[in-house]
Amino acid sequence: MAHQWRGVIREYMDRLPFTKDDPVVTLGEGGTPLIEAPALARLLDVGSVHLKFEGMNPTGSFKDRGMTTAVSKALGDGAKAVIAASTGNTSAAAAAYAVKAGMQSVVLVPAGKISWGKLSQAVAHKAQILQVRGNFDDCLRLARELSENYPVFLVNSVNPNRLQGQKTAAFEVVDVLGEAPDLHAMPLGNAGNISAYHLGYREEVADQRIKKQPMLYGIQAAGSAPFIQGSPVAKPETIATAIRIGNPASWDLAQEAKRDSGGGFGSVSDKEILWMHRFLSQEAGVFVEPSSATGAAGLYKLKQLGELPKVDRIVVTVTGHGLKDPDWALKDENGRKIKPKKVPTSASSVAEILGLERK
Ligand code: AN7
Repeated sequence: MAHQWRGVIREYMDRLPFTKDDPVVTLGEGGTPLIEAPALARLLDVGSVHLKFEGMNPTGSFKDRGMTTAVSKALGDGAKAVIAASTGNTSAAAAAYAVKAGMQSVVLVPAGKISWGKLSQAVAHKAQILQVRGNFDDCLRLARELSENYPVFLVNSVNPNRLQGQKTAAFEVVDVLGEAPDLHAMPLGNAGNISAYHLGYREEVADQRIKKQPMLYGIQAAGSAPFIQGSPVAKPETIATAIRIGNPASWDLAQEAKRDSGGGFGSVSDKEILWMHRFLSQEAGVFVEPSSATGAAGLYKLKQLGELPKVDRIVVTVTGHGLKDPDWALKDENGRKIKPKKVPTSASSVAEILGLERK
């Protein structure tokens, strides 16, 4: 009989701060595919690389894992409205889960700096969307202040219930591989995700499901790389708008994740991000938004610098779906717009254009 995945709270209830009497707001998030990418393994010269394709979540990003837990807890606490600052994906997830919970949502986004795919989701799910004349860091400061003084629940990853949900991605990796990878890389923005994986892997070690946690690598966009600079970046800039964040909220947790796992931070240029974005589409068959290619791009850069640790198994989380921010796929390496050829309605002329010989 067909089995439907029940969402991360029900699948992992014994390892989350929930009991069966708590309300559960779910859209069936989690259970995302771990896809082997031999082309990437060859590029990095390692035994295997698996992509944890978080674009397969209900709203198209990993944010759904933390939103099911945060919104469920908010509902249990009697919330009528949730608020989130966002570079886009959190706003889409907050809006969708608020609808499912029967709540209002308010999302604060940096004006003109979120992709239209994400904006369309927040609009579709009737969020109250406010474009703040500032960057993500300004939005988060505002959201925190509003939630402290007004009856709106904050569902950004500074809400610990978010990390609880997001840690389930580490559980899934171990469940599918049967062990931990040697190294696990991902894009790094506000630093909630790397902190959540660290939490998840640490629990796996404590429960003796794995012997050792993977080295956790967080990769930033070069124009928005506070963890490389060692301090907040006042004016972050990158085409990877999802991770255009200068003052990451989970700073200490991410530092701890790196130190405790023996991992590292890295940064890549927008050009390197877009190169990997194309590589994943063309060589792995996995279409992600540019920001989501940052983890793999960072590993490739480390490889080129001779700084990639000697490891066998790698997992890379690709955090959001390509359809979130599709414009980049419609440009070639030189930034020129790609326009598919127009052809007449005759098989022989189409065959000629395709260079096909008659069989
Ligand atoms: C596709 O939606 O911060 O390091 O407001 O959308 O946990 O912040 C998004 C972040 C990576 C970075 N990849 O994760 C938001 C937001 C994608 C993202 C990140 C984000 P964190």
